[in-house]
Amino acid sequence: MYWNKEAETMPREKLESVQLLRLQETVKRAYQNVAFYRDALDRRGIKPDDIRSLSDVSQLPFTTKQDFRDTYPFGLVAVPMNRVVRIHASSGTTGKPVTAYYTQKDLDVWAELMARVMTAGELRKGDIIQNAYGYGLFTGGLGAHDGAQLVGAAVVPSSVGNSRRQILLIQDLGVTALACTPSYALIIGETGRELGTDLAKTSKLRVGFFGAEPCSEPMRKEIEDCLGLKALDIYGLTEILGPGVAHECMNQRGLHLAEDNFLVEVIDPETGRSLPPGQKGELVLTTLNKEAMPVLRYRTRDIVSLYPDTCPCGRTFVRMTKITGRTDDMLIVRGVNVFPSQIEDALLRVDGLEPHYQIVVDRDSHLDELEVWVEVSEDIFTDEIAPLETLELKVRKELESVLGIWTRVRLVEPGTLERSEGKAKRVIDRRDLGKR
Ligand code: DLL
Repeated sequence: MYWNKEAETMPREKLESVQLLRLQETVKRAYQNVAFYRDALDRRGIKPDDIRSLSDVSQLPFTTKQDFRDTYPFGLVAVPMNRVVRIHASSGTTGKPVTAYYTQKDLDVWAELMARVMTAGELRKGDIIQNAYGYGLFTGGLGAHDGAQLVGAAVVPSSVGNSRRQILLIQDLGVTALACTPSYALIIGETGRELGTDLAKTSKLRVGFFGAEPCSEPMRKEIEDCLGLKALDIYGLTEILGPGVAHECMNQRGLHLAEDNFLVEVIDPETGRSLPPGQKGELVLTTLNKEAMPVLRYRTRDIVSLYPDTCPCGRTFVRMTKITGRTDDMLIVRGVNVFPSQIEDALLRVDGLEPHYQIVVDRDSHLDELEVWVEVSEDIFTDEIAPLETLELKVRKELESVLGIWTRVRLVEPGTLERSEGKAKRVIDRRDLGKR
């Protein structure tokens, strides 16, 4: 099912000509209206007319998160402020928030892109979708809301939190679709179990649109089992739009990038050079159809690779792998690169563990210590030491085989690790706290 068949199945050649026209237009507007871009292009001796083919994008400067901070709050806005009708922000862990601006046309395009996402999950008029992304400055809430409403589904704007009420609404209203972060989807499933409600059996849930944070395949399986739905991964970021930049179809093999709206590159994060399809690198996005805040070559820090082949669903847009990490959440432990997603993958391959874990990195005299805390399932957790020791050994071996370094494992009682209703905080790095 497509929302916009013509766009989503556009032959490659036509797509590229649309992209080129839109790229030229975007660069022109950025040059004329955003001093930051005008200066950056002038410094490189580039004029908008120099962009004659799609590969000329490589002449353009990158934009980084730091650039957003340096130009905060209005420095990247390309229209008079009286044309802006919505402003979102992402909190970020340090410093100023990143702010994003939308004209009415930007909001319409965004709603269309989210309608495509939801139609790919077979959401239609008659469905009831519970939207448990946070409403507010975060783009998840209103982004999913507008898309679902455009499709014609009934939206339950439950926002995040109060899991018991979420479950009550899912049951009583006959909710068929759920939108939230994958970690919150797990909390809903877990709370259901605690209340003696098996949502997989008793609810009408059929599909879920889960994104805003990484979700490994085993975690997806866990969500699908406890909620009884098909879990689709959706991707986006405040700097570029919000959710709706890329999404899975029912084949669940890669996320289709909305290439009529975004120009996609994958680069080597060290050298900045473009990588061919299939190679892992940093995703770089250029907006092709944004009025209020066009962004050239944004370095997302998200690590992906592109599939070289097309998808049986008929969409011609290129697919990217799930996000396997971020250039900035990569931990270097005793010189070895470690991604939290690798740890999650390994943990969820071991029977008897819950998908709730935390990674603690510390430094004992001069040596980095990696410790993984993970919850054990209710039926395995006992007062006896022996079964837990065996399980601990199994987990350690699994982690060591994936990471190639020695890891300490701490098995904890079910329900003891802190839950997050938005994005989960998985890593505690104590090495920065001056504890030596
Ligand atoms: O998280 C937008 C969003 C809302 C996406 C709802 C999907 C659903 P930010 O708060 O700006 O925007 O965070 C963007 O979150 O660079 C990724 O690192 C991460 N992220 C987003 N989607 C996924 C995903 C929203 N599907 C940052 N898988 C991005 C892994 C994701 N990471």
